[in-house]
Amino acid sequence: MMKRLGYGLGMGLAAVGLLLPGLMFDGAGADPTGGSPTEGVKQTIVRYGPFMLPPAGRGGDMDHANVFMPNVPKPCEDCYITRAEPDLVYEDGTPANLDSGLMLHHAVLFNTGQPDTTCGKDTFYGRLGERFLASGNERTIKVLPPGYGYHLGRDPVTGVFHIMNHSEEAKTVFFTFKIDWLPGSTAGVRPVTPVWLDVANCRTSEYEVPAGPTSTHWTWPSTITGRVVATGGHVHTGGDRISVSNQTTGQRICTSWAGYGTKAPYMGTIESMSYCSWDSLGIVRKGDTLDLESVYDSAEAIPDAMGIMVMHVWQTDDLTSGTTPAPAEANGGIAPAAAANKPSGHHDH
Ligand SMILES: [Cu+2]
Repeated sequence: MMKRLGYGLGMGLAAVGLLLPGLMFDGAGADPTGGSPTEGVKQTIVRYGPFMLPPAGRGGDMDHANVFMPNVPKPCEDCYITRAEPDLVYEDGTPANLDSGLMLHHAVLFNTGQPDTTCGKDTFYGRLGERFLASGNERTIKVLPPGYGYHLGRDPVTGVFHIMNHSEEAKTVFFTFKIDWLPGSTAGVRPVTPVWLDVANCRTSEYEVPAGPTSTHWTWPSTITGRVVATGGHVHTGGDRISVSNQTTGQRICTSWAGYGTKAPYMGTIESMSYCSWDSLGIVRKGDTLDLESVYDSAEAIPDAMGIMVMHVWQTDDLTSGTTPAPAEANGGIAPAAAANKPSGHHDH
């Protein structure tokens, strides 16, 4: 596994050629369309790149070409992140997607000042720190319920990026996060802990899925106690949905549905994952077993499928006060319309 990573890193840097530190733009305070009604919210667009990708067949479409960037720009310091909107864009800000040959295989940000909750320091990824933000090509917007935030301190952030170019031309692209945040001094914000649940956790996150309907389970004995307030999933094209349940209590916490066929730039590949956000979606106690179920129905076998959910948990012993049960619209009890469509495209990452 280390060998594979080493290969990815070396080849990735060689293929990308030129890496410059990202640029950071400070937004002009609260954005009324930003999604969070909390007073005092600021917005920053943080940009990583440029990633200069050779054409397909000359390195641009290479597998496992992870680019590791230590100490990348941060949207804010000593702050609470409340919403995060990822994108892959060209220099002029227009989206880069499969209709022009570009695919965001993945981007993951690690907080080096915090240990990851599910992946220990004895693993390569665990040593990088706490996985607190990530995106696949479907670019899911993460939003916490009002009053909650992820605290980002002053420690460096490491980024891991894998972007593929399936076109005949060299391309230059940037990965961006539009981040809503509150200053660390904001009173009363409830801090959340990201809990990364992954069928192939602490490794490449990739596992093999055969053709046809399949269901793969992965369990994690919880090391924390608290309320789950937000979570969403990541599967690849051919994936149907991914769910997390508390096996010990029998409570389904969230189902995140894969969507297809309504957004032209995705060319029939996965275009959305529904996101669960509510105070609270579910309760977890230390020692409870959490069950992750990744469901695919792919026309052909997928050697490098993924099944990931990142839960945001407010660690507290006050598990119930002030909460109302999540409606089906908030916890994926009802599938969105796009989940009824099947994939018609093929870039199965
Ligand atoms: Cu993936």
